[in-house]
Amino acid sequence: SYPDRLNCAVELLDKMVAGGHAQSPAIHGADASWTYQQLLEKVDRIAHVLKDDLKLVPGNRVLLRGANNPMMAACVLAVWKAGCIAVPTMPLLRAKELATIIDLAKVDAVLCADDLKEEIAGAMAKSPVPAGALYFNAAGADALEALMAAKPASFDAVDTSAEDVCIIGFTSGTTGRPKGTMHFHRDIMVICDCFPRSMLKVQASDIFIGTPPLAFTFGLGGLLLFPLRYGACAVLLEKMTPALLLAAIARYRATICFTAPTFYRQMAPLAHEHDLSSLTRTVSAGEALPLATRISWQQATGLAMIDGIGATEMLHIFISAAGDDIRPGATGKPIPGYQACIIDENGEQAGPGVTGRLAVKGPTGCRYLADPRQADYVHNGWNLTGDAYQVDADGYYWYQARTDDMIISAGYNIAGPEVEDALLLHPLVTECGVVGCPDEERGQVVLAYVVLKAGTEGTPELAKELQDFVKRTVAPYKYPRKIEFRSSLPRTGTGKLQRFVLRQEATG
Ligand code: 3SK
Repeated sequence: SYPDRLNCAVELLDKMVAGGHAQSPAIHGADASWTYQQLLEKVDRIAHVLKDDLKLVPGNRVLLRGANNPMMAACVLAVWKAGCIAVPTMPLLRAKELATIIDLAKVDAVLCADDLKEEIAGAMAKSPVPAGALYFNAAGADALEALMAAKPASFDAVDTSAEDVCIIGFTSGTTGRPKGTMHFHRDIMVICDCFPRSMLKVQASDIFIGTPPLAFTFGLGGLLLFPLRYGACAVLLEKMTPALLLAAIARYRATICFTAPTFYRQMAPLAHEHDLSSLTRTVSAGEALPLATRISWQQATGLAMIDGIGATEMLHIFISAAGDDIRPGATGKPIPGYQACIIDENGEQAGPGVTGRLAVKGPTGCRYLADPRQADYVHNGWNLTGDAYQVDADGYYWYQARTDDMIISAGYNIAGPEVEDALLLHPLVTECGVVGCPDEERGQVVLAYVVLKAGTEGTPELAKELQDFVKRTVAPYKYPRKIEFRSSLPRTGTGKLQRFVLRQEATG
């Protein structure tokens, strides 16, 4: 339980400084490394700018736009310390998408990295922001840093309620329609006290690293909030490729890595080129973890992947498994504090072995910002995440598909991701997306969009080989009757495969 009055920035920063971490390293970025004390001073100066220069008052909403770097992290904490609401946005968003968020979230002010100015300026021309924008990682007289320099290094945090909204996280839109999810100061503390404590057993000596953007609650938790809660340290990387992440793990002696399955899959063959001996925990989430990826990562590094499923609606991960509890192929069990069950097609709780909708309940949950889709997501206090799962007799949850990704072909229920997992076991396949394609005879047939290893030609013979391979790997009725070769697949800014784009293509 948490006190009624709670400001999560104070809990995560001021109290850590007061509690003996002032001189501990807090954040490493490409151009700066800050101790907890230095981070606190930056945060407090920014909070003064929000109050004195932008004239913001508690409850105002501040859009944040920046890559993963120390100033972006300081801005998030400063917004909270000033009692305002952070509206983090993905760096890849364009003016049109940013304008939608400005309108939906009724944004009052913007803090934006200087190198990402252009699109936000375009957005603000369409959707004006009352207090305007300030730019960080900038040098000019109008830069946030210039204003900060004139401010005191200490700020009295706004005395917020534990149930004041502090963040509106936008879903990255695998369905193409963004939704704002609201979370409280207390929720921030809850996620820090659940997954990292029970699954990662975080210590102050840990060094976190990874790729998810701070604008995505997966990254915000894993790369900023969790390290701060435990007096640990975060490495924030702006440029991210599999090779760069591996090099950074070695350089910073990182101990905990957060990234998505696609990254682990691409890092596995390169792992032997780097000293990864510091790494003890690797977390995969953001997308279902294919068994082939789990195996190749474990073979390359000796590390058993900590898989997890989370949702922006739930703020962070709610099902996972670590250590001896890992059961390869299963995501895991509800983490301490959360409950889960499977809902069948009649809306009843289903027993083991039945594929149904995953429902979760716990200390965090979905609160959409003025969106009628709230009624689809929350039923009788259970959050329906849109994932199809099975639970086994031991209480492990096994991912099947997004509920939209189930393909019904000639009466068979086929989970697109299961066919993807099978294809990914083939040595010539680097990426794939499997969807249903309308078919007169069978209702739908399985269609696979496949990206091949560089230099491989997508021929009818290879398509046939892949079909036979799938037939040998999973039940033969699941094989892709159609295969199209592609050079890339559509993904969201957080790296999730946009199957809805593939479905639209498949339906013409
Ligand atoms: O799995 C996800 O998509 C997710 C979303 C928000 C926070 C954390 C995670 C893993």
